[in-house]
Formats: sequence, structure tokens, C-alpha cells
Amino acid sequence: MNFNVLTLFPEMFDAVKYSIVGRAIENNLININLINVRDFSKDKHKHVDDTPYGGGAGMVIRPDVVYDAYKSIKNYEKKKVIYLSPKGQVLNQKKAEQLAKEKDLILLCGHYEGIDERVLEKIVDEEISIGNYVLTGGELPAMVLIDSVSRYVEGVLSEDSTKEESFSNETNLLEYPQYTRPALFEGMEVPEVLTSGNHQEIEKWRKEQALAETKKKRPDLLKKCK
Ligand code: 4G4
Repeated sequence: MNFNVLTLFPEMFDAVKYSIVGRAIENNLININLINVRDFSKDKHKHVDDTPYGGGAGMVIRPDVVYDAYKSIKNYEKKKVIYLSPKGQVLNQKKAEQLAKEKDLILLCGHYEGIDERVLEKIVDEEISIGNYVLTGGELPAMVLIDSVSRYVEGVLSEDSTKEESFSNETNLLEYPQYTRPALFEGMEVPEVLTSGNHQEIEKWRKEQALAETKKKRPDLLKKCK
């Protein structure tokens, strides 16, 4: 899967070269094509923004600069364009899974007061938010989207890990708690059932824990599933 990113701060995407997504890039399972919008500026000072018509604080990114950056992407007309914005539909697990079916995405990152509405009207297919809060730019949301979508790309994770976890398991419950060595940590032991070797009992305990965990930490999830 190929993520084309239109951004004023391509260096921020160095953050995704680590861990599982980093390995997926190395293994050519996913690719991130960074397009620096500033390279498409019209003036010698490399300006990309201007004052808003009608007045008001801050600066707005010019539509022509964004449009030229967009058109530099090969076969741009055929690729779904996502604008990361606080006005968007809030990203969830189902949406991440759906987006992983696309061969290509174009992620548009805004800054300052945003981007001129006309180019958004012209090129944006979907507006997505990563939650109800405001950030200085769309880069962190784009990286969050890349991470959540990449996990659904074939070969990125081990077989079973996307199926079992919170928010995508069939039960709609949070995951049960996990334990590893040492058996004794700061006076705290591991729940006995997990070292019993009784797999039926372990499964039963994990189901109970998942329900208890959800009741305690996210009761809203229980109400949502009827
Ligand atoms: C577009 C319009 C996304 C992008 C305005 C982006 C939060 C989210 C931005 C802005 C963002 C989110 C400058 C407010 C960049 N903030 N919740 N900021 N702003 O997904």
C-alpha cells in the first residue's frame, strides 16, 4: 500500500520509520511518498500561505500551491484524497480496516488556519479527524492514520494479532490483561490460572477479565453494543 503525503513538514514523518511500520516499509509492504508542498510555491521566498479574505487572524494555505503539489503525484485522479482536519469524521477501527483495502491514498496535511476551501472542494474525497481536539498541523493525524491502516495490510502483523485485540475483536470488549516474566514483580504475582496449564480455564478467565476491564474502564462500549 502506498501513502502519498502532501505536507509542509516532511521531516516529521521520520517518526514512522521505527518499529512495526518501519519494518513494513523496509519489507516493501507499505510505502510513504512525501511531497513537500513548499516545493510548489510561486515566489522566490517560497511562501505557501496568505492572509484570509474577509480578515481575521492567521494565514491560509493557497489553493494553487496545494493543487500543483497534488498534480505532481502520478495518476492523482485515481487516488482517494483524505484531508486530516478537526471537522472530519472521527477515525475508528472499522474505518482503518476499510482504508487498508485501497492500493493508494493521498493524505493532505493542513497548517495555520487551514487550506483555501476551493482546492478542498476540488480534490478531497474524505475528511477525517483523529479525535475531538485541535493540533497545530495534520501531520500527527496523518501518521496516526498510516499506523492504524498499515496494521491491516497483509503481512505487516502476525496473523492473529489484528483479530484478537480491543476494538476489532468480535465481542467489542477491551482486551484481557497480559503478563510475562518475572513471576514475582515488586511483591506481585501473576494470576495463578495463567500458569496452571489449563487452557479451558485460561480462556474462561480471559473472557471474564475482558468484560470486567470494559465495565471498569470503558462502560460506554458496553452500552453501545445494544
Ligand atoms: C485542517 C484545518 C487534525 C487541519 C485546520 C488537524 C486536529 C486534527 C488543521 C487545522 C489539526 C484532528 C490548524 C486546526 C491542522 N488538528 N483532530 N490541525 N488546524 O484530527
